[in-house]
Amino acid sequence: MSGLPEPVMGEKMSLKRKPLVVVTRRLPDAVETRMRELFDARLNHDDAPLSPDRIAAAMREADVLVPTVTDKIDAGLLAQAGPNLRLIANFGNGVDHIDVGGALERGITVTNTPGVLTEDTADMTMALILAVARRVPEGARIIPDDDWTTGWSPTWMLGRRITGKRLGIVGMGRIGQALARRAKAFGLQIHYHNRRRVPAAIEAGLEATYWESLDQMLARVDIVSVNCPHTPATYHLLSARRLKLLKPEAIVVNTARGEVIDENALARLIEAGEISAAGLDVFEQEPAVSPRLIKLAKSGKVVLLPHMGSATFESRIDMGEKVIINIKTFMDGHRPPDRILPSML
Ligand code: 8YV
Repeated sequence: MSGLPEPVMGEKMSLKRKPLVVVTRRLPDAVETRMRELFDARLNHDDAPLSPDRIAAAMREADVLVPTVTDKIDAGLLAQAGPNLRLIANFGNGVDHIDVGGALERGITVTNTPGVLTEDTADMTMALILAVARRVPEGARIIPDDDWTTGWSPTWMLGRRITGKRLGIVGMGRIGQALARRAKAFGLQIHYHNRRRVPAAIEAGLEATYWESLDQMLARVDIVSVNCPHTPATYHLLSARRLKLLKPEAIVVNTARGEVIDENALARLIEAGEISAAGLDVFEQEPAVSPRLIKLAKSGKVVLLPHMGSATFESRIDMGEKVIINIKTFMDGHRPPDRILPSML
């Protein structure tokens, strides 16, 4: 997006009081304790998601808002922001739930928490690939459900070997590369599509094949993993047309954002046997999940996780620490390290 003002920086917030920081969801104890020490922190003790009215009220009053992926900060809410609101310090990497362009136009800086959730999200992506290919959730239900009556059999619960298969990574940023490192160790061949080709040394280290054409890559891989952000350009990037290019044995995995895949088309193609299976940690209408996907999960064709990619104690504490650093730096009149710039939108 162009024509948007760069965030205003270097102008010390001359507050004679501690900044009023409204945090929309409960954060790890260590993070909340530090926030209470540094800021006039308004915390959400019962962790219930705030209604748009309550977010609007917070934005009228606060110097800083700390939202999460569950808060939609749209143009309507930004129009109600009070004059003190100068920073939206998002607790999370993705900022697609925030009208960042609208915020920047109003002189509100937006920051996120990149880097600290990379390894955990890549682990979860690998876990989903294995879970789907080797039918882990289905198998894990058998003994607790008392269904292991006949014992071991040579032809029972067979899954798919991943070693030697081709993994197509859509979005070769930090998380895509962290996934590629893991997948290479599992013997997968790395293929990727990205807006820009990654530096030759990284490509060589991963023995990765770059596909300028997403369509051509999709037709050739066995597993597809979505690891790109959701932006207007990536909305339904895996459209019905593109999903149809996949081999019938293909597995689709998504730990990025639900909106990047046309979820209905994916469900339809799995139902029709035109795609083998999927592992999804994110959905188009979270927390609502399509009944068709739930039905497919019950029949073992898809594995559904409730947006757990970065859900480790370590990630969430590090994310909180990043939020604090961004607020502190901004309030001290410096550029916060994780500003979202117009060129990133
Ligand atoms: C977070 C995520 O849990 O950081 C992100 O973009 O998707 C998640 O891993 C969530 O965003 C917290 O707001």
